[in-house]
Amino acid sequence: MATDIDRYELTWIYICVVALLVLFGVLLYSAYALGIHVETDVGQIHPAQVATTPPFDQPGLRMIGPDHYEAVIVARAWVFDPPEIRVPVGSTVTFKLTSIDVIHGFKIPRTGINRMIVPGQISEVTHRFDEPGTYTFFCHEYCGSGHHIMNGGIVVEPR
Ligand SMILES: [Cu+2]
Repeated sequence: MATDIDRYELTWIYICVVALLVLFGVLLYSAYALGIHVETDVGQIHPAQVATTPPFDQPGLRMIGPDHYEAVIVARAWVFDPPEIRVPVGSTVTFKLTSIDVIHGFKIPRTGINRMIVPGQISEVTHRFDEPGTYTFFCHEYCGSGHHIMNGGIVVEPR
């Protein structure tokens, strides 16, 4: 009787090991054969040197072309710096994001913008704001006890 139990137990151990190997193989295949990686290949940045590395040494909004702005935002527990951005309606905004501490998120409802902000990585996303109004953005990756208050806004002003 005891040997039957041992045999079933051994079978399940083999199944678990095979499942782990298959999953690990899928991971390696997706990373190296399919090239799937952390969602940004914009660049990397040392989290401890964010405050001294351009463009993150000067967070905020700057114009980079006609009706095109770059919004440099640094995320940390539990604020976005800067928390508010104002652009005229019809503007295209390229967001450049990074974190100095833990993984945060950057989601703007009604725009399709949904990015992870990973320490050490630069995330970038571009969107054109054609409707005036206030677009709240918020962290949607749980980042600690103040996660629920971590938000900001893009105010799209009429011309
Ligand atoms: Cu959060």
